[in-house]
Amino acid sequence: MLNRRTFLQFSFFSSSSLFADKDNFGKSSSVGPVVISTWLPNVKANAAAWTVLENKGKALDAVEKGVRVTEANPSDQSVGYGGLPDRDGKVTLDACVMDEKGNCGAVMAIENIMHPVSVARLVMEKTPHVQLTGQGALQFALSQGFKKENLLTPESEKAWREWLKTSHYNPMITVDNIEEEINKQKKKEVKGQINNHDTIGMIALDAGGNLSGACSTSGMAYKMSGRVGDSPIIGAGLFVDNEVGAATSTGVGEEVIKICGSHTVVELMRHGFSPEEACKKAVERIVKRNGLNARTIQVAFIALNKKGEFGGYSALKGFNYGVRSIRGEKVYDSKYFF
Ligand code: SD4
Repeated sequence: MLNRRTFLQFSFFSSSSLFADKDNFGKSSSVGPVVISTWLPNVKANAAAWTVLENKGKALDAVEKGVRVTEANPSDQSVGYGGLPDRDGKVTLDACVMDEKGNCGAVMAIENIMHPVSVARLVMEKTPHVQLTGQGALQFALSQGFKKENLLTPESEKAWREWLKTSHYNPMITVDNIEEEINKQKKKEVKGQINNHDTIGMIALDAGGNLSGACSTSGMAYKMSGRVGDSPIIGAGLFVDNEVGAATSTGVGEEVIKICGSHTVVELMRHGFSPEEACKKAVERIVKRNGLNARTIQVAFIALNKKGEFGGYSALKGFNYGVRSIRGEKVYDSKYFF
């Protein structure tokens, strides 16, 4: 297990990587491994990932282990088991992984498999492909020993049946109802309730100085059958460049795809922007594209660079992210555009 002294011996961190004031750009894990993920409830996933990182395990193993925690949690209605279904009542899941060598794998619209992140990893490791969808992804998962399970919980089925009464599809939260949404999130912490915005994107830097990431979601609740968002798309929902950094996203996937969001964030870091500045610039691009409509679109990015500096930024108020390092767990309320 890593202690503080061993952490200090890792030479790949700059000596100036001190834990910055939370209001400054350039937040840093200080020294040693770090894992960061979208949304406050995913601190449990960070804790699982940390058990790998603190034992000098690989970032890829850490993010897979972390994301599996959220996928198996029925009270998270945005990911895995218990995810809200599409408008036909089917739970369809999207996930991807990317490692320090630029290898990647993804599954899209896979059904009845609780851990799409692990299937995505096997797509990366055992097939000549990067992406498998629908039936093909399911067949591959079964061939690898995964078991078919019913992922639609009574709570999510009830929510879907309620939705059917109006069938009004509106994945947007807006500047105008943001306080209401934030209050819902707060209630969730108290009562274990859920909403539509807890996709997990997780990125990590390990003791060997390598970066990896994973992302998993059930996508937008009540989406059209066959709809795939940003989360399983390399470059959109996740991107890792081991020379530079890693980024992942959450929110309205269509908007993230249109600017190749996570890749954009990593490229901005390559050109010298801090993780938080890079996330901000990507969000601004989405805001600019959407003009007045931007006030109805929540998107958020988190990013981590090679030095262990991290940051996040969202379009609307209410996004938060958890960070785990030798300094413990810390949740940041993201800065936001509107
Ligand atoms: C999607 N980006 O499918 C996902 C949804 C999401 O928190 O992140 N929700 O578009």
